[in-house]
Amino acid sequence: MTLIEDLKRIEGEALARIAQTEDLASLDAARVEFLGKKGSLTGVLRGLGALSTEERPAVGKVSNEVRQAIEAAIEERKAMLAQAELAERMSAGAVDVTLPGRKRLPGRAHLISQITAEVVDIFAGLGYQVAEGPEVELAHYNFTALNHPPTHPARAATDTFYVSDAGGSGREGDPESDVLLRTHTSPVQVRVLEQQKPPVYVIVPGRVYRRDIADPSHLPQFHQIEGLAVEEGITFGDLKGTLDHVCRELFGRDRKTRFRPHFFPFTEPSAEVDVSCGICVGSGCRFCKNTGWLEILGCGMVDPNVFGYVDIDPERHVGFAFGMGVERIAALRYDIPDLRMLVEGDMRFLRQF
Ligand code: 2NL
Repeated sequence: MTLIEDLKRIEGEALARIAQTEDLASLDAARVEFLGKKGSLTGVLRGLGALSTEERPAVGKVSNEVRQAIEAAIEERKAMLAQAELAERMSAGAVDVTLPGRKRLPGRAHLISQITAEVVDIFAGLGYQVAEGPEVELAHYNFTALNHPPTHPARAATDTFYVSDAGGSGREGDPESDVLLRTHTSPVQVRVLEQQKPPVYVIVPGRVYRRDIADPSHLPQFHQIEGLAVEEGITFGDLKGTLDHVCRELFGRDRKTRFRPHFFPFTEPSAEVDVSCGICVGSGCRFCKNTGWLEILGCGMVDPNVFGYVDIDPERHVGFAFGMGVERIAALRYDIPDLRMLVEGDMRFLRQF
């Protein structure tokens, strides 16, 4: 077989192989096989040196034509395959422009967080510091130091979530070291009074836990904001003025407040505070159950016994304290009929706020 026949055979094989390739990788493999350093065309050309000077130009010409034909076929196939691969990629990641877009709603603070921030802001404006503390607390801080005697009903395992087994075990727990989920944020104020000497002006927001079944007006977890002011010469009048201001900031300039005598273990005297009904403006309606008033918080002058537990001289220092339920404030402000709506996570409800 002459070299020219070899070249023509190689061209035929190469063109057939190139036409069969189905991707760029196998096309490149074919290029190496025919045109590469150890490729078959190169092999034939190596035999060129053995030819006579008369034969050489004709074979050289054919070999150039074969190389060009193979190179052209490779280029053409490459363009075709690249096009096909692009089309493949595009249809794999196809975007159906007729589908409706997916709405991404921007996030927002929960209503409870919003109201907490608002109340904290009002007190910050009065010079109060913000303090936070543990939700898992010692019975000493949650009850004992807050003047709740060992027999106080709130200390029962039916009312409080105990973490240590004593509370629920039936065996007599240790009223000092029992561990529980705090039932109010007041233990944080006790911790502050241990750390910081008067004057103390502190506001304590946070989550609290009570062993209640959820219903329209109860949640086993809810949020409180408590406050405490301790300084020489503070009076019940300071307490009234402070809470009156806060109620107007929170509910509106035209609102009035009313202080009713009450009992709390950690304050003496104590009061519950009502704000005038914003719907009937005091004349009585369904919203205020015909009283003209809405109960919003509890307060009082710090019981001297509490100061005794934190080594502050009750003869020198006086203070007032108050506490409010944030869920209750939210319910009053927006006429929310069931506190459970605040924890169900239904965005149709929550995004209103
Ligand atoms: C309510 C009533 C109240 C306090 C909380 C308090 C804290 C210390 C000392 C004395 Cl360290 N008192 N806190 C006082 C009166 C009432 O909360 O109904 N909360 C939802």
